[in-house]
Amino acid sequence: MFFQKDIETMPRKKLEELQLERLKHLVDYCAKNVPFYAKRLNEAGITPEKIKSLSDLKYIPFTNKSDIRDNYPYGLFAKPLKEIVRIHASSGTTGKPTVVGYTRNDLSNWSDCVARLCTAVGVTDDDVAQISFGYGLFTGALGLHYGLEKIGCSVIPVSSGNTEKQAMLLKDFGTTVLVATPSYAMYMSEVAHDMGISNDELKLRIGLFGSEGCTNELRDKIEKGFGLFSTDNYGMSELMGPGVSGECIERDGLHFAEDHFIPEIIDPVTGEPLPPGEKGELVITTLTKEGIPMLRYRTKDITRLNYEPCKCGRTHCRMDKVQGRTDDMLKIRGVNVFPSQIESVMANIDGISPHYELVLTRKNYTDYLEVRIELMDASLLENFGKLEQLRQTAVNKLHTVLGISAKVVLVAPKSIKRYEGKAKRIIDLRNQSEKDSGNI
Ligand code: DLL
Repeated sequence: MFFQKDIETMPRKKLEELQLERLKHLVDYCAKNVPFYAKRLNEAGITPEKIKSLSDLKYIPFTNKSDIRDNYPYGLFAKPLKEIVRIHASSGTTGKPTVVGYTRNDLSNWSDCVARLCTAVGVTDDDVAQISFGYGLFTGALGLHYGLEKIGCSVIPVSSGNTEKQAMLLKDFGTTVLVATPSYAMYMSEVAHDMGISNDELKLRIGLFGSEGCTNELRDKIEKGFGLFSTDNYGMSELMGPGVSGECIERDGLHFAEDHFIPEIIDPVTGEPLPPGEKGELVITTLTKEGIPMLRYRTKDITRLNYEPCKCGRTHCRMDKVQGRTDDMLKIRGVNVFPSQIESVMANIDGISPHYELVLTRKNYTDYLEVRIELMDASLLENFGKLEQLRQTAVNKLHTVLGISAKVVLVAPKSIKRYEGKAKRIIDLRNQSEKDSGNI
C-alpha cells in the first residue's frame, strides 16, 4: 500500500532530477539565509552554479552535531521565529540540547513522510494507534502522531510510562497499532502477560518500532510475544525526526524518503564517499526543510545503501538496519564490537531472555567484557549443571562471533532494568576501573 504512490514509485531518473533541482535550490537557500552556511560554502568555493550533478554533493562541507550546539539555540534556523511553528530538541547526555525548528511546510512534509512508512506496513484509517513514545521535545511521539492522523487512524496519545495502564488500554481500547521503541514493546508485552492479558484478548496487529536498534532476532521475539508484525523506522531530530527511512512490508531494508533527503555513505575516518553497498557512516542532506536545513549532516550511524529495486515497487533506495553508531562501537582489546552483534547471538540461544546488559571494565590496561543476561526460567538457578551448560554455550557462541572472550553472567528473570524509551544497555566502567586499580 502507498500513501503517495507517484512519488514513492517515481522512476529513479526522474527522482534524481528532482533531487538535483532541489539540491541547487538548497545551496542557494542556505547561503542566503544562514550565516554559518554562507561562510562555510564560501570557504569551500561552492555556489549553486557549481552543483552540476548529484556527485558534486561531495564538495559541500559536512555539518556536525557540534555545529548545531555551537549555534544554540536558533543560530542555524533559516527562517525567523515568526515562521517557525514547532520546536523540538534532542536531549543528548552532555551539554546543551540540539534545537530544531519547523515551518508549517516542514510539518506537512514530515507528516507525509511518516504517513508513507505507516501505510507501507498496512496501517489504514480503520486502525487504532497507541503512541507509547514519550511526548515532549523528543520527535518520536508527535512525529508519529501527525503522520497517523494524516492517514485517518484513531490516535491514542498515551505517551511512555505507566506500563500497566498501557497494557489495560491496549486491551480496552482495542489498539491495533503499537508505536514504541522495541525495548519498550518487549517490556509492555511482559507486563501485559503478567497481568493475565492474553494475546487473544488483544487486537494488536502492527508494531511501528524505531528510535533504537533492534536485531531481527529480537524483533522475532517481540512479535511472538505480542502476536503482531512490525517494521523498523529510522530518523533523528536534527534531520526531522521519524520518517527519514522505514521498512516496507518486505522488510528488506529501510526506504528513504529520497524526495526529501539525499543519503550518502562515507568512510568515518577519511570522510571520503563510499560506493553503494559499502558499509560506513550515514550522511544526510535535507532537500526540503525550511526551518533548519542540513547540508551533509554526519549522523554517526553505521549502515549501507542499496539502490536495487525493491519487490514492493518503491524506487527510493534502502539502508540496512543501523548496525551501531561510530560512537557506540566498543573497542575491546583492539576488536571492534557492536552491541547488536551480541544481541543477535543471545537471541539465538534457547532459555535466555532478550534482556541483557554489557559491562565493560579495565584492569592492567586490558579491557574486559561482561555480558549479563536474564534467564527465561528462574528454576534453572537451582540446577547448577544446566546453568553452567547454558553459560558455556553463550561464552562459546560469543567467542565465535566476536573473536574475543567475554564473561557471561546469567541472572534471575526480571532482574535487569527495563526501559520505557531507548534502552541503555552498555555500562562502561573502563575509566573508573582503571582509576580503582591504580593505573591512572
Ligand atoms: O530517535 C527519531 C525517531 C523517533 C526515529 C521514533 C524513529 C522512531 P533522536 O532521538 O534524535 O531521534 O535519535 C536519533 O537514534 O542517530 C540513531 O542512532 C538512533 N536511531 C533512530 N532510529 C533508529 C533505528 C529519533 N530504527 C538516533 N535503528 C539516530 C537504530 C536508530 N537506531
